[in-house]
Amino acid sequence: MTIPGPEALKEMDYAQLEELCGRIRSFLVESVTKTGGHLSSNLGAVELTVALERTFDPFTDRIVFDVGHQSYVHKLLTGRQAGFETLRSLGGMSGFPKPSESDADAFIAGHASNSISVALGMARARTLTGGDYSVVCLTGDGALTGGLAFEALNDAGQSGERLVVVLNDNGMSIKKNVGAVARMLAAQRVKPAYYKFKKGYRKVMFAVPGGKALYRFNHNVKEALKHAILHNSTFEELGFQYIGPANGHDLKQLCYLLEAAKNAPGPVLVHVVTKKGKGYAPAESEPDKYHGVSAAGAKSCGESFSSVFGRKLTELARENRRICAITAAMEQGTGLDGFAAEFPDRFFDVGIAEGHAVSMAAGMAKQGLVPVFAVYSSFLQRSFDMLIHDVAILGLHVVFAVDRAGLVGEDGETHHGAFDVGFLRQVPGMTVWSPSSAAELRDMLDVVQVDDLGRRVHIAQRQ
Ligand SMILES: Cc1ncc(C[n+]2csc(CCOP(=O)(O)OP(=O)(O)O)c2C)c(N)n1
Repeated sequence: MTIPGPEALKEMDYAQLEELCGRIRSFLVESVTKTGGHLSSNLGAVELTVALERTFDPFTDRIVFDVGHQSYVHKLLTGRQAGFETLRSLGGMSGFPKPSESDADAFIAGHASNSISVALGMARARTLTGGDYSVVCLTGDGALTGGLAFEALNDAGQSGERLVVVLNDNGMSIKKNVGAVARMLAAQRVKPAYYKFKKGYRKVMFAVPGGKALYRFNHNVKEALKHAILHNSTFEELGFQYIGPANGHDLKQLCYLLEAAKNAPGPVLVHVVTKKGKGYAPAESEPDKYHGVSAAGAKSCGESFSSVFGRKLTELARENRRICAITAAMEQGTGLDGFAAEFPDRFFDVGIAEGHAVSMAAGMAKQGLVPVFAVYSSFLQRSFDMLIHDVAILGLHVVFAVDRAGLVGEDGETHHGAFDVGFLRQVPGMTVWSPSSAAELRDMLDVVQVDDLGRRVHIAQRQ
């Protein structure tokens, strides 16, 4: 089964595009369950990616993926179907976008929440160099929990740049998304699409005497009504034209809205609602389990450091009520699910916000708690300033349980924990420990749960 390129998409009618989406889904399920990789995020973004690649030209326009774990359909549509046999293997096709792999990959990805910044930079470059192309980024509601995304929204909203931010809102990060923004989006999701409202409004106004003139000229009334009825002004107040919420599995609607976004004169946010895992029953019912799947036949080599860590910390927390556990959207990956279930009041999932997690941990430590931030090594890189400014200068006792240290294999260069020993040892007062066995890890946690010995770090090596 051959997947066509982006040019062919433009020639297809909606029935053909839908049929293609079905074929893409079957291919993804068959291929990714064999090789391992990110499954449910890609299944949820099939129609959305097809609509994006049809509306924009991936080779001349710039499509920037956030995290990039949902770029498989883009890879398929830009000539890399054969690469799926070697997905995420040494020398094979990357699981993330990579400009060295294809001109259609506008940028690298792997760490969350940077896509709006990168896209804004590209839009500004286009303007300054007199370029003639569109810039669009695809970000998830999970990625929107990262502070970097907000810094970018803040800047982009006042920039006046022609820039399309597509928000793929499936209500999920790896697990259910957290925080006030997730709550705001959930409320937004159940509202009627603004473009539907606009159409209905037009119809009503054209039917009443004098309504036609009112429709044409009284923009303020329309705006006031829109806000009163839909109250979707959060992004609008940040300076974006808001389009949505759109049904992320309705190709016709998606193409129509993306075309409108493409032609808008300034920054636009297209809010698209999708179902993670769509079309594959196991992934639809357990999208977190199918977020990343292992290669068929992959054997687990005994209990992981993450699970030893999680169990021991939970044991300690039964006696030591000052222990709190913090994760930045990686509850399961860091082994904290047992802790979260037993001590929901002392477990904090802050979203994909590693910098915030470290500063918050510093606040907890200053007030007498023993915060333990369990974090993947490469994601802790996000927090370098907070480690120095908020933890080290005051000499606070914060425990960093650094997971996935060393080379991580399949996820590749963006995820290698290659710098932790180097950058952590520069932090004044920081002690770095690296257990060589589960027993050592347990002993280390026994020691660091008290704070009279100064700060401690242990690094859990990957099995
Ligand atoms: C800085 C950083 N922290 C954590 C992660 C791990 N991670 C990968 S995907 C993901 C969830 C992303 O959720 P969302 O953006 O909503 O995309 P979805 O998978 O739901 O499509 C997380 C937490 C990461 N890639 N980068």
